[in-house]
Amino acid sequence: ILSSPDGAVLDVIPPSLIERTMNIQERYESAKEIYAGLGVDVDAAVERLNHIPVSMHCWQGDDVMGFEGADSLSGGIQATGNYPGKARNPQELMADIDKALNLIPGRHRINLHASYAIFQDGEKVDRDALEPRHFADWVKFAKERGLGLDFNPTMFSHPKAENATLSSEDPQIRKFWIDHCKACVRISQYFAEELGSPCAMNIWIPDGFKDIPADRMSPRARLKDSLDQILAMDYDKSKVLIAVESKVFGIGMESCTVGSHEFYMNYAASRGIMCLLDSGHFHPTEMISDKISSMLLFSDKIALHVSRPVRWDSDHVVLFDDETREIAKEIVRNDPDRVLLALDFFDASINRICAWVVGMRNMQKALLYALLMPNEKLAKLQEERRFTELMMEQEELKTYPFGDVWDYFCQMNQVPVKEQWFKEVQAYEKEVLLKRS
Ligand code: RNT
Ligand code: ZN
Repeated sequence: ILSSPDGAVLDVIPPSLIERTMNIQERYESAKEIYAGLGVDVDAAVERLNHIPVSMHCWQGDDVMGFEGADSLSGGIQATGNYPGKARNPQELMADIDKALNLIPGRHRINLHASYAIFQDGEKVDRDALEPRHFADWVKFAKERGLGLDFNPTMFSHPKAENATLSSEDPQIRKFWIDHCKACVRISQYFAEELGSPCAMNIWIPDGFKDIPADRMSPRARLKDSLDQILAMDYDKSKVLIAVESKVFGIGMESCTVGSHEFYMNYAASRGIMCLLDSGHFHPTEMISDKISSMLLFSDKIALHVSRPVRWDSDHVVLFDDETREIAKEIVRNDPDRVLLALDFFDASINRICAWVVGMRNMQKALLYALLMPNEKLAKLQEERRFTELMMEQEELKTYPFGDVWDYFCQMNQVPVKEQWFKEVQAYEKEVLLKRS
């Protein structure tokens, strides 16, 4: 609502204002000049951003429920809230993903979980027997839209995951999950081959102990052996990029997680696979942005789950906040091609499509913000120990016309500029989501 000078409320936005705010090209040209003063090439930044894919997690659309008929989530993770309209089947989830992608600039990837298999004609197989054909509809979906696919074994929300999975003391349970992971490697390779783009396959297990364990070594030794068995299979390492995701604690695993950071960091380095850092999986004041450079000195690639932990691993929607910007700076400064970027949050208390769009756009804004920094110049200030100037410059940059470049990027990608996209989410909510019961 706009107020006119005499205080009356105008419900019609004056055309002159529209003209001014919508003159995106003009604002872009002016921003280019301003950034050029710092030696920043804005065209190059925009071009670079257009080629950084973000893997959008399918599970924000249905509160991590999947298509196996689950009615609750296990493994110590939780989606809270009961906002209406969650996707109940593959068609709805795909339609919702489409809606979100139409409002997000750039070409991205979709991150699937094994629990999102699509069975035909009443067929149903357990997770250890999943095959590529159970994901054929997802491949079709991705192909038609030019998207890449990433994948995750699902080792929670299943009767055999109640106690432990890859670290289980029960040989049969352990074998079941090893077989599940092997099936997932075959599915990942199928994705990579069909879509002509390597598939990141991330292993996360909820194994751990609520209270102080008596033996931390045996479960970890079993996890190590399970992973070795999975990696021993014959698969194309250039097509399937396997990652392991650690976690410091979970609900019901407060005292010890088998897959701790030290475990996986060493495991990944010794086996030549990727370590995945989730921003919610460390101690509350520990930031993954600081870890990226250390990891990249010892591995060719790393993977990330960008999330937002509020006091715990709460998986809130990614904001354009300090840590997200810091993560983006580290990616941009150290080579975006070496950091596989995915989001991981699930908020059931707000419109789920809005959650995706806000999170994805914020990740991209953070990357753009980082690309628009005179990174070499700032690094030089540090080398010369001119810390006063370094702080001053980083603070001044915060009010540079970053938003004008972002608007241009959205327009160039033919997605709505500024909050215009929200109207589309509202209309979709009214016409589609609220009709789901
Ligand atoms: C759980 C991990 C894991 C999951 C998804 C659903 O704490 O972050 O990545 O969120 O696999
Ligand atoms: Zn995660």
